Amino acid sequence: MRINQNQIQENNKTSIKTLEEQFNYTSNTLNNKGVDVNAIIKKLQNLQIAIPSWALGAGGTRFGRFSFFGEPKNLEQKIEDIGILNALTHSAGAVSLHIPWDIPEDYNGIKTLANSLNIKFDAVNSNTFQDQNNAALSYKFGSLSNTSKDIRQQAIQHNIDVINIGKKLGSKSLTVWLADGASFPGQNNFQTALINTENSLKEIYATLPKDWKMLIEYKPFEPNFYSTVIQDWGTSFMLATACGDKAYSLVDLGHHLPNCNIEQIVSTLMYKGKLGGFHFNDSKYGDDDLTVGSIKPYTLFLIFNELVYGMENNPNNPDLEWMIDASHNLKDPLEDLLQSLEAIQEAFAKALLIDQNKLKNAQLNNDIVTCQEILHDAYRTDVRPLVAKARLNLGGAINPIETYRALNVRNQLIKERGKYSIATGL
Ligand code: LRH
Ligand code: MN
Repeated sequence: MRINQNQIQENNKTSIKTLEEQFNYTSNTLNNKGVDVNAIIKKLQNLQIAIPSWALGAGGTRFGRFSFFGEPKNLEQKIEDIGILNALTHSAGAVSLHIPWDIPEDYNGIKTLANSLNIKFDAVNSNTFQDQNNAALSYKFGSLSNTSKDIRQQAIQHNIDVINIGKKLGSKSLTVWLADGASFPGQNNFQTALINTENSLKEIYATLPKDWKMLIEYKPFEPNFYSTVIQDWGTSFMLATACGDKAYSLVDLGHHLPNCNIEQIVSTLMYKGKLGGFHFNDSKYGDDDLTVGSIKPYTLFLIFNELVYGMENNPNNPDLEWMIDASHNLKDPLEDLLQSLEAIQEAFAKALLIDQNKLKNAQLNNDIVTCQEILHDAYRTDVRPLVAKARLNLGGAINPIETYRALNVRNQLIKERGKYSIATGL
């Protein structure tokens, strides 16, 4: 299924007058404050978020999985679904594949399809947290950190294979997330596990093409529940630094212990030029992989404030990889992703309203009240007309979810794919 621009413009007709009124009011108000609204629109349009290939079907937990009908049953259908998101939002112009869940059967075919939908191949993700059917050795007790040299070698080779798959697709980065760790005190020697992991990552790094990045994702717990080898940003930063200039830390918003100050981690990694990218989602308790901005929207705003500051003050930090990493247990996966894309665009737009110089001056004068007033003024500004206008100017939908439902997309997909088609992935 494809959505063409005429269908979207037809559906926009009912909302365009209201949007123009809201946009004129908001942009006049902001222009009077000296904000360059056109520059913000441009930045919003350039922000392309990669959609995870493993989150286009219904997710699940160990307590169950409730199917969502008409799921994409192969990579082609997943790319088509991302094409639908990109047609509606013009901000989902990339896909992040997870290997082996989404190994392309026809590389040229999949590249042609993605190209025709303006979708690029972002980071490729390796998977040494599950045993593949034909695997010689098991990752039950770890992969790159395993005490067995043969098992480490198998995991290293898998990552090299993933890089080679990515090269054929035009991807430029490898994301490594390890489940490696222990669920009981005494089970692992922490130093041995860390040394094995560092040496294994260095072997993978040595095969990285010169224009590629290696993104090291950290996580405090799950599936191991006592220790995780790459448990926090510090360990990821240390390993990335040990590997070399092409290795960076990847921040998955759900991979932090309760009340952790994620925006400060983002600031520190950008200052050190080691922030490689994000897995956006939201959470209340653990790695809940919920819709972006659905639980802690103010934290997302504060993170984007540090990103905006870093993008202006840390030229040593590379362009970031923006990805969503969510799991959809209850909502239509495409509607959930549309909401996440909207939340990311809104947080970025609000953060771009912050006068960083004014904020810096207030900070230098320890004028805390003014600091908070500057943040709250931006956060309390309704930027939805700017985000919608940025989309509309590119041929997108003013209200993506409304248009998605008005065009009856899910029922069309069920008709095309059958009710009980199941997607690979989480
Ligand atoms: C681990 C993680 C990682 C992926 C997986 C699907 O929790 O965030 O990024 O490999 O989810
Ligand atoms: Mn992740």
